[in-house]
Amino acid sequence: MKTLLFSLVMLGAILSCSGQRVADMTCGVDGGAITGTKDWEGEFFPNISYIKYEGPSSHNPLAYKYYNADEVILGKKMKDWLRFSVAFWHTFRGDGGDPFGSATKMWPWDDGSNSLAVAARRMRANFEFLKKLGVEKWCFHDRDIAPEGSTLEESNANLDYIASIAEKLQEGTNIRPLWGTAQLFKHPRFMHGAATSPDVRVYAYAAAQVKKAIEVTKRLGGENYVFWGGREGYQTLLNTDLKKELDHMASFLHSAAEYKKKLGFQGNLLLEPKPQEPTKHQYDWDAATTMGFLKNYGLSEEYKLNLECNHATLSGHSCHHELETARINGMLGSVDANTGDAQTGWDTDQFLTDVSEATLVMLSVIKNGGLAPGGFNFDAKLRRESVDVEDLFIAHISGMDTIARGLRNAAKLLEEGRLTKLVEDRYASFNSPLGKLIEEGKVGFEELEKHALEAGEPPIVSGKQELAEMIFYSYV
Ligand code: XUL
Ligand code: CO
Repeated sequence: MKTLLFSLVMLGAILSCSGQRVADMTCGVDGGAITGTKDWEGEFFPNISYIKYEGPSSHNPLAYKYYNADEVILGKKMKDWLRFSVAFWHTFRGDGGDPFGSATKMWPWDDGSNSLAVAARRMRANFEFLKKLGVEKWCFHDRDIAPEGSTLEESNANLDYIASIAEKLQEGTNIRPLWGTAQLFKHPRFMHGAATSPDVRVYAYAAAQVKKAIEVTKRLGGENYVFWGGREGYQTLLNTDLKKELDHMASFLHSAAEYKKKLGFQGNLLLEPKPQEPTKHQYDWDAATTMGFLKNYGLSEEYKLNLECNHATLSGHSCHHELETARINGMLGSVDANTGDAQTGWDTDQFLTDVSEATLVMLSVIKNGGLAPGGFNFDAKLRRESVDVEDLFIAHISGMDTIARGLRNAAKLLEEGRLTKLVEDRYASFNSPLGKLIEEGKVGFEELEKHALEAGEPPIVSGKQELAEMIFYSYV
């Protein structure tokens, strides 16, 4: 009976998909769709096989042209340099809805409900997707993977149930979460913030939620835990006690670090900067602000940064700038790999396709010796108009190939050393006895004045920016 029902549903779906596209259903690559049955056990991507490396001359959209997982570059396999991760929320919960329009996608694993049964199907879809892509990491918020219940106890039980399904699915595989996090921004209780809410009851609720999310991340073998300050900021200073909110945020992060130790969770704790959106001013504005905050409150030993490229551009920096700022301070933890739109002023979360940007990013990552235990998480979503399941694969393949090209380019650029030499030459005067004394902190203003009087006017020396750009772009 069930089989007959399923066949009828499938037939209906195929008929609808082969005709005009329907608004409430997203077609699979075969033009069919899987809808209606919650306990369906088959494949979600039946017409997509394991994605292989075919090399740069391939025109196959479902193949890697630059990402060759086991190829060794600068002594390390590409997969170990890159440690790619799929973001559960965008890939399995993204429905294409925006403030002007309703959902455009109804994925094969979904029925539009927020039931536990559908949550379980989404988790199976996640593992099929990861295996077919050849990606071993994924990231999640607690509420993406399991529905919020009517009480905290019920939400925790839902999360435990879905975690047990994920645990079973990861058995015998190397698939593990790159990081987990708690969603502390969607529910109305968090509208004034979570750790920075003026209401102590909300602060406590958020703490309970983070406690559980760290436990689940540990249970699944996750390697990091991320704090993105969803609504930790303000809309107006007129109703805000700035000092209290920052103090509270620091207390919250101290408690999280203490609990991590008590639990025996070995992963890194990471803060993810973002300057605005959803609040007008987010406290973790950018890498420098966040590091300053951590230092002020004695937290820099406990936390590193998860840097997102689109957040970098929103704060008026390049992704490269943010990575370098964190790297030189030993704070580069992980990267949310995405990009914005040059003509759009908000967080568009697009897949990275700019090879120059990827090359700059990889220069920092190589100089950092890699990102492990961090990685590259695709915090990126399909455009509203991209509604085929194969678009999910194409988007990730394109993002992975872009970063893989960046790795190849950056490795060559560093190996050949032309840019490194240009930079070294620029600072060569600091190799002089005077330069050494300055760098060792052994010379003060009086000696420097004496030197300036004796040496006379310093020469005017070129910065060689155009040459640096010429060299850089010859590797892209
Ligand atoms: C929001 C954002 C989040 C975090 C995780 O802009 O980037 O998805 O990465 O909460
Ligand atoms: Co992010």
